[in-house]
Amino acid sequence: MKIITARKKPFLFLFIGLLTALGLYLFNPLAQETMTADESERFVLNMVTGEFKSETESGEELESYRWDPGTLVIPKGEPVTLSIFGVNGKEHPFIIEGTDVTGTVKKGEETVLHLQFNEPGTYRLICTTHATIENNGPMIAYLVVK
Ligand SMILES: [Cu+2]
Repeated sequence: MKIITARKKPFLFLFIGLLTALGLYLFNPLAQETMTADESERFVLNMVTGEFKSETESGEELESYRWDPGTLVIPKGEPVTLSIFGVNGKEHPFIIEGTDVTGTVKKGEETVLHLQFNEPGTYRLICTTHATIENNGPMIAYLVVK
């Protein structure tokens, strides 16, 4: 009897130990904390939409919408968050050249993009409404991935 008891107990402890480990693995808030930390450790880039306005000597109005800042440096292969807040201009539909990324930034609203660039290079963020000088642009920002 003594021998059987001695043999059974280690298995019982092992079983309880495994259950405890599984429980901790599944329900330990630290595991979620890590996930939360990963999300918060994403590199966040912030932009706003701006506007330059002036008048020529003859009274002609000049206007240019802008992404501000106009150049962003983005680490290659890393998940990043790009937040764009609409300040000037009613709305700015945009594309990121060379990618499938499209969207719209509206006045008073934040547009959040989760991006990852795996190829180095300079990508142009272009507002399709204000892409050229003639259309109150050029509203183009340069996303430099390296
Ligand atoms: Cu625009």
